[in-house]
Amino acid sequence: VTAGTFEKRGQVALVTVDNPPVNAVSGAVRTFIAKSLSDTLADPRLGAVVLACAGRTFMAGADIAELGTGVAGPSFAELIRLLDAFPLPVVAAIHGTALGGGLELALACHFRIAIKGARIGLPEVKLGIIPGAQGTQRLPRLLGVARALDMITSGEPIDVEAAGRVIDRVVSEDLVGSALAFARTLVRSGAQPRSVRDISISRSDYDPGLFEDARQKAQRSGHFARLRAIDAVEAAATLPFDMGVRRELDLIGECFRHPQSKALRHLFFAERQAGRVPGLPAGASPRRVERVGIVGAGTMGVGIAMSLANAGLPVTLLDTSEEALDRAMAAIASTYVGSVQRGRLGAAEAAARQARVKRANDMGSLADCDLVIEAAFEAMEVKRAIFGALDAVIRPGAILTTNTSYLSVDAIAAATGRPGDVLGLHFFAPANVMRLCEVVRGSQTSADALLTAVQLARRIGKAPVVAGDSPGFIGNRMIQAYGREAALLLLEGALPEQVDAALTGFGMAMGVFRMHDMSGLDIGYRARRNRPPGSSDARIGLVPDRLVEAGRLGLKSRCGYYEYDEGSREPRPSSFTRDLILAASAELGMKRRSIDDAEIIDRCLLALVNEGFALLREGNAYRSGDIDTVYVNGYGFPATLGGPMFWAEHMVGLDRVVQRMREFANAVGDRWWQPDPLLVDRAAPGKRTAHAVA
Ligand code: 3H9
Repeated sequence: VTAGTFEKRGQVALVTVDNPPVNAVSGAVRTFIAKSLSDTLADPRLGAVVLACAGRTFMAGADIAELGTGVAGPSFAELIRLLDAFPLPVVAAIHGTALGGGLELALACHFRIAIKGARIGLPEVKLGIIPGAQGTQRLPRLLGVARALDMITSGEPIDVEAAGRVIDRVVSEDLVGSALAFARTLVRSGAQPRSVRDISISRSDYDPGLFEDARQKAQRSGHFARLRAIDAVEAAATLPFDMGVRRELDLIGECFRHPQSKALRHLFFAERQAGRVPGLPAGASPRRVERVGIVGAGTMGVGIAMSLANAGLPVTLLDTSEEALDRAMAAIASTYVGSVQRGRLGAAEAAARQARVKRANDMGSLADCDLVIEAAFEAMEVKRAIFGALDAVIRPGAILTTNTSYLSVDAIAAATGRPGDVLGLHFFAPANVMRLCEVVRGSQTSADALLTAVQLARRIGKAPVVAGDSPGFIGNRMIQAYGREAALLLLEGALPEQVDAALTGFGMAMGVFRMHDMSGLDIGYRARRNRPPGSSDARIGLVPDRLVEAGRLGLKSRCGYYEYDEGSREPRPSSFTRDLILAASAELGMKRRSIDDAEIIDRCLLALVNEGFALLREGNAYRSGDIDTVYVNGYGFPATLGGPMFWAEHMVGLDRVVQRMREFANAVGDRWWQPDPLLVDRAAPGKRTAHAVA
């Protein structure tokens, strides 16, 4: 199969790459482009080339699955040399998103023309590498050093209309027709090919302090590729072109050898797999969703409503309290005003989004919704009453979902006459920002209801992960084990600030005690009172219960584990908390000892990983990559380590994980330190892989 079509349009060769879904630049695509260039030269009547793409986008990068595998076909470097030195003008015609190696090929062309709305970007750092096909050398020459540095180190795309000299012309319609006309003009006028490599950068074109500033920022995150990207752009600014290209090659090699790049590529594919459910019947297909209702106008309801409105969906936000609705509508309005003020959104677009959210106070207003998301108070009786009422008014075939973070979807579904149409959609706060969405499959949830929910989540830009209906689903179930170890560490000898520093040193976005303070200590207090006796370690509630009873609810009361100055979110260690912890240890007869950071990290994270294996064994998570997607997108686990399951398998080693757990069992008691049977099995010689059970 050829990866595109080669046509002669008068004096212009039209080379159209066609490699669905995103025209990834595979070995076959490179072979096709190289062959098309030589076919062009073979016909003396041809005077120019247009390089375009079929389908939804211009080339979206190197084929990530082939990266670093030495696949056949001309290399990127060879193809770029061919394009750059081609004796006839080559025009790239860009639509959709020209990303990574795709944009780099376009930068090797002599001219670039794009359709309005198209975007260009070099997202390689997100995969743990740098652009390796001269992008770091060519982009700064066209866009300026400062802007190119920003684009390459952030990985974020920009609009073609804001791309200055990168794009020679932006057209509003008929991209290929316009590109052909542009090429014909070049032929007629005898225009010569021109190369980006001939543009030079002088010292006065940029602030030399730029690179040090960028390094300082990147150092904090420990993101290896981001640091190498800065080196590469600095090379573009300070070295002759060919030397810069060689430097880029060395730097991308360093990235490939670094474990972060394997971890980040794993996450890329894990996230795309995560919505897939093994074993669904062949005929199952998603239902149409045109109108969504939300029950409960609290913080979650508001965030979810904006996520839907941002994606173009009309939303009805329902609450029985007019006051809650007033507050919700005001919060939505003020978020959009903020986005406009910060230049993130045009005023007209913001107004259109806001107008998609309608308020309502009677269930009847939701009658014509295709899907309803309940985001009311987290209590079983409340949810069951709402679902019973919804079932009576919502049309048959519409899907009812709950944003519960902990409660049983099956028990909620049982309040309706349509349990097959009920499932969980667990969003994370703030729901308009956080990407994770757990799609919780009840035991009776139908295949098409499940597919509908996954598709809706993707449509609104979330990263859906399907989870089984066990308490806490994937994320909150695992985090309990993590929180339990953190709490025990306090009683054994650590202090909150030490535990948090060890965890953020490891790379977690936030320490566990700071996180508890942010969510509010009253939540755990209430949850502990509803938990069946014996289901967790009674000791772990001692410190937080006393904090709550002393009126310390966390950030909202300006004290919890930590203390906070007025108007500040920065935690200050608290002597009150320290005294309380020391007293609790003494009361429990626990002799405090000094605990090192390595123990803190392993205790907390290996407990998390062990619970992950339990979820896989039970079938409540389908793949280890699903769990990684949950933790990176919803719980601040460092993406550079690939997620907890990837980290355990590839960076610690499963045999070592089991050995550490056995050490803990000996040292601190084995109640929580039985390695899960699946983990023991996977850690055996010859297996050592955490991968999917499903
Ligand atoms: C690079 O270019 C290195 C160079 O510097 C050269 C070095 C020498 N390769 O995301 P979607 C698949 S590094 C292979 O759901 P969307 C994806 O897995 C690359 N496959 O769609 C999925 O497959 P499936 C730099 C790819 O509309 C399907 O396409 N480029 C690639 O939400 C649809 O993807 C990037 O990092 C790929 N490059 O978003 C761009 N891209 O259906 C990465 C996608 O089997 N890609 N697939 O699950 C993206 O950001 C988004 O996919 C894009 C479309 C915005 C293009």
